[in-house]
Amino acid sequence: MTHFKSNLRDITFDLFEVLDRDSVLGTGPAEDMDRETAEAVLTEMEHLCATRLAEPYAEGDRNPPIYDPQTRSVTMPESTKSAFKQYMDSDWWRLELPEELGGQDTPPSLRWAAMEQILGANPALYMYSAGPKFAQVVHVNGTERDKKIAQHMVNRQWGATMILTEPDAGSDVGAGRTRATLQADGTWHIEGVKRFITSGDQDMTENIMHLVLARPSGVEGVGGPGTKGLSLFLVPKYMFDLETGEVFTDQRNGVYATNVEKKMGLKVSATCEMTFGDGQPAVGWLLGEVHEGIVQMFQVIEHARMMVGTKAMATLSTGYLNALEYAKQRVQGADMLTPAKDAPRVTITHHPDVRRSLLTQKSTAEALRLLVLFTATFQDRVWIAESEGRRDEEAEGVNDLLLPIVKGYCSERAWTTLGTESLQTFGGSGFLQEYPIEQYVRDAKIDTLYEGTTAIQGQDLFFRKIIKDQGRAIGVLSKQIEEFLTGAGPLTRERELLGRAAQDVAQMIGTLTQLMMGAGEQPKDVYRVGLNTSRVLMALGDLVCAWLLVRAGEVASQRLEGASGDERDFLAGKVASAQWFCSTRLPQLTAERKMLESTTLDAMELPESAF
Ligand code: ST9
Ligand code: FAD
Repeated sequence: MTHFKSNLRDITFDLFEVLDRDSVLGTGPAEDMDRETAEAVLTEMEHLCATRLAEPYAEGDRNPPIYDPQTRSVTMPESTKSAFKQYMDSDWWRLELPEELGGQDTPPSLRWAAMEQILGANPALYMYSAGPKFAQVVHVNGTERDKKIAQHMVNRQWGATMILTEPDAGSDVGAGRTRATLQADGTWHIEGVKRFITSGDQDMTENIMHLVLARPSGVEGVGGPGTKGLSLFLVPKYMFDLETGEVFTDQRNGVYATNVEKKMGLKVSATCEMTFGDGQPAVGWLLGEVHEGIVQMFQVIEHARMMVGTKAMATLSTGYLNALEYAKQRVQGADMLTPAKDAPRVTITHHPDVRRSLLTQKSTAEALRLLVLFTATFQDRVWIAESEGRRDEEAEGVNDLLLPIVKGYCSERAWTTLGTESLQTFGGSGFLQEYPIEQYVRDAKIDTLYEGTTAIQGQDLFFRKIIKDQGRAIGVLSKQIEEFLTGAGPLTRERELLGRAAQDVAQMIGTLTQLMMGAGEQPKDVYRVGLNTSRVLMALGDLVCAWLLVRAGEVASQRLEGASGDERDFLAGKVASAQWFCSTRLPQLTAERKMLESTTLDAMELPESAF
């Protein structure tokens, strides 16, 4: 038994019974991946994660990677090395790659369902194993040279990193100062210090390809200020033969891990300071030989934001299932209805407050899974369109709209629910390392921070995905919710709550949009918007999640009659999740709307010294 508890029944219910993924499997680009194969993939992945990949996660937390300042290198724990090898040997990472790069064409919805398992069992392993997926960005944006590099990255299973952040450039990536200087042979020399780089060094792969944002200098017309002046460079740890990929272990490139951070959580993931060109050139190639660094890097970021939201959801799901198991066994106190001092003691699942907590955990975990997989259905559409040589702009837009919600909402809800509910279910035992929750809480906190903090997700959602998009994607989503509400279904009370919530959220977005439209005359109203973008992110997350839960609950409700045993319990639980989430979360949106509407500039006018 390991810490990881998966919820395969819920995953397949969402995929096939709620989101109709049968319609994309076994056909078109997924011709070789029918439903039966898909279910086998999920079962195998679950088995591998539970039996092989999960245990080293706890071990790596207690004995994290070791940094040697003499050699400027990182040594991984043996257990992680072994799990990494087993995962790479399993070939499941190929699900994420297109066939032309040695992958197995798989719809994104199934990919994320499969990756939920590893992201719940051992998320750091997913990050260490992402080199081939990074290769896809190199391949798509690359010249013939870069495409060869991409193929080596896949064939030789190199590690890879995304390198944006600097000490003075975190959220504000455009403040980055790392420089790139063109050489006579067409390569570039990178100079600067980057920090907080995930998987910056490790000793599990023969090479690491760093994807680095740097500002070209000395070339006319490029390298200006801000994000637009950044270009993306491929900087390997070791130089290699471009034709064969053979690594020259005696030709170390001038990029080194110069520190590994000591962190609150996710300790087995090495977070490195990376120094480029200190005493030795750090040689790189300009990806695609075009200066479009931020656009190229955002292809990585979009995938990584989806990954972070999925990681958060997966951690809450396993956290809840651990809490549930504990609650069913822990005997403490008597039932409220039998207050006699000598009344029989009961398991804590008999106490109303524990039930409140368990239902909050259950409904939130299931809501987040639906949100992730629903978002992935738009990625399916994009993927199918691409395979047919066309674009599905509507699906691209809705996916873009949902990504900050997946990243921001999932991470906030998962980390807080794990901390305030899952850990609490264990009482004092939750605070101990004997149970996995304290690690989950520490490890899930990072999800609200990296890949853009929650504040950044809120701004991305409102300014870019709603205002800049001129309301197109939000219009598509709202229409789907409206159409659902004009129909009929068995969960009538939840539909009513949903209708009210949809109005609240629409009014919130409407109010902020009005403020933006009037900002020409009242420039400070932009502050009133800024005071509320995180609120809107969370409110829209609540609304979409509630809608998806009601959809799932109604499917379950219709199947309840005739079901028996475990399946009946499962379906009853789905109905209960929808009811609980709607009745406890949605009424809060009216209060959120009122707070948004009454936002003043007081917070902005308060002198800093008064804080
Ligand atoms: C990090 C890593 O934290 C943590 C975990 C690592 C795990 C790695 C392994 C797993 C991942 C595997 C991935 C494999 C790859 C898969 C690929 C699959 C094919 N969407 O608004 P502007 C662009 S890493 C798209 O003016 P500012 C756009 O080009 C560190 N593009 O902003 C835009 O131009 P335009 C993460 C977007 O004021 C341009 O940027 N750090 C989007 O210049 C400028 O936009 C962060 O995430 C978008 N949503 O810059 C930084 N937004 O408008 C967070 C912008 O003309 N900070 N662009 O189209 C931000 O996001 C800032 O808002 C900012 C601001 C940097 C964008
Ligand atoms: P800051 O940007 O200084 O933010 C501080 C606070 O101010 C935050 O609350 C933030 O929300 C708020 N804030 C900042 N600007 C604004 C604004 N304009 N509006 C509203 N609020 C704002 N980076 C990489 O490049 N590659 C990696 O692999 C990588 N991995 C990481 C792994 C770990 C464990 C950690 C901790 C970080 C990692 N990062 C990585 C960096 C990560 O992406 C940044 O930490 C993150 O983007 C935030 O930047 P910052 O830490 O400088 O915080």
